[in-house]
Amino acid sequence: MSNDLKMKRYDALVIGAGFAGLYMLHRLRQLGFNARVIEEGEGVGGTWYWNCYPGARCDVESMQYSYSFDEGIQQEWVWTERYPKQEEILLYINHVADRLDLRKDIQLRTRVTKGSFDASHNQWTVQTDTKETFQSSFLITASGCLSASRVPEIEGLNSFKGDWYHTGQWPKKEVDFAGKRVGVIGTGSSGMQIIPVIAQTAKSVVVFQRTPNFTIPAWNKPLSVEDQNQWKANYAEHRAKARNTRSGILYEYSSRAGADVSAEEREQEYERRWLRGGANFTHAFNDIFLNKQSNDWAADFVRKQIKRIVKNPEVAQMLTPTDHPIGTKRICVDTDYYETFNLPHVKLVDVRKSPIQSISATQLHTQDQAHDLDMIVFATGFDAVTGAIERMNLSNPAYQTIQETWKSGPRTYLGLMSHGFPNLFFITGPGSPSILTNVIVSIEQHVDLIARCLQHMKSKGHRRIEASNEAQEKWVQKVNDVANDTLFPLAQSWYMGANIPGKPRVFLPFVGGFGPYSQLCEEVIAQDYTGFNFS
Ligand code: NA7
Repeated sequence: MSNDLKMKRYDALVIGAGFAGLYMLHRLRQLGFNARVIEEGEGVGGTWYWNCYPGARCDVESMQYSYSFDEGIQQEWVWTERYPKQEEILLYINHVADRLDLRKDIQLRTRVTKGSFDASHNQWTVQTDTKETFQSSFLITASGCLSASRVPEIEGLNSFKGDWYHTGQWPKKEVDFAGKRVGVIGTGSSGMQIIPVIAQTAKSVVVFQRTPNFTIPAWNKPLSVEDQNQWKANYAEHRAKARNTRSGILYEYSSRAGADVSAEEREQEYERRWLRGGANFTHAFNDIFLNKQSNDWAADFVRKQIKRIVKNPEVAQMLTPTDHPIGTKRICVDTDYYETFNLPHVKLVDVRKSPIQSISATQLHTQDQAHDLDMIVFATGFDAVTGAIERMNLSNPAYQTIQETWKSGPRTYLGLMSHGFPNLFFITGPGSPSILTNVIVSIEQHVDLIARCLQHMKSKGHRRIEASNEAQEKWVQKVNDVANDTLFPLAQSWYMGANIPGKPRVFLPFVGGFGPYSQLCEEVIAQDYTGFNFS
């Protein structure tokens, strides 16, 4: 087939078929755009397609972690548990894809390798690993904030005789831990979720921990149909309220500061929230993310719980986070995480004290010990927020590549566009609230905003949109200023790019809150899209 025959032309090309890509496709169709989604995976679902490791579960409750744009869909879907597990979310996404008849415009098993803007035609040319070329007036990344998974470079990994996996690229087959000596590297959310499950059947588990993190029990439980119906009776109202919050999630937000109440009252409040479970804990007082003293009080409560749960005082001490304020690394929501370390066949190794040095055929070597292993699980996280976008090799030959533009940290206007890259939109891009929120709420807001903008362009006959450099520089400054007013920069977190060697230390999401952010976006639109240039 000649290259010309392989060339496909669209009004809009969307990269990624997770929550963002599916909703974007739906909105583009409503606008009458000829749109196509390309997706690397063999199925839709994005994050929930890839992260299918045992124990994978969302840390936002089921009734809130779903689309709000379609009353029919939100009423008909029935969840089974307080926190949804990966399989159930994936079923839900597939249901939505079928319900809206989206599949015919989605091309699976296709990875973008390169994208280039052609200024003379105002269009993007995109190449893929399937050797196809797509041309499109608009390019929209829906590639997710936690999708570029990362296996650390460890000498000798290729010589390991057993199986090894990364949680973010878990195989679609059943992985059997029974009778195996399993090593797990990483104790973020994924590690904390998979470790208790592996421990149920493995012969032994060695957890290689670099930084202990805070986690709050989920107290997950079945969700009754009656409870769901009660929520669904006022679904629109709940959603609207959530959109006005900082995180897009209905938590019990306190209006009191930690110091407003007595020490005894504080303890009672932490205790009540601990027993309720989940990230609601970090909203016990309104200054936990802003005031170190208030944060310390909350963190101390969790440290006491670790001491109470973990029987071996030395292990409890190792599991106790001391190097960052609570919540400034994403707080985890677990089931039996600390309890797992009371099991006789589960061992904790501090790899900050004794770093991992190499892997051989049957062993993982830390500085002072060799551990016999049959399997290694990497729960080592992602090149978050910017990684997936940068891996696409997007460029404007008249300007730069996106990697060059972002070499000292991402530069965007509102997290939506980057100056120098016309007609390229990011859904939940760097500099937007994204991963600090219920990401579906952020996705819906961005998709609606992009759709409104495209409609505006259509009605005015514009063919090109670009963020102005001035507006972008102001926004980047604001993103940094707002982060510096909080405790977040005190942690070496993936929010700061600190987990990737060589990645600039810049706070990646906008921490000013979803409610204020979306209000700001509305003001931008009301002021005739100030900061965006059309032609
Ligand atoms: P995270 O939260 O980035 O956790 C990764 C973990 O892996 C974390 O404990 C890291 O330690 C550890 N890590 C990373 N590289 C290494 C090396 N080289 N050696 C030892 N340990 C290492 O990823 P998750 O997948 O758990 O969660 C990501 C998000 O997905 C989560 O927040 C939820 O929103 C869903 P570190 O803390 O960097 O010292």
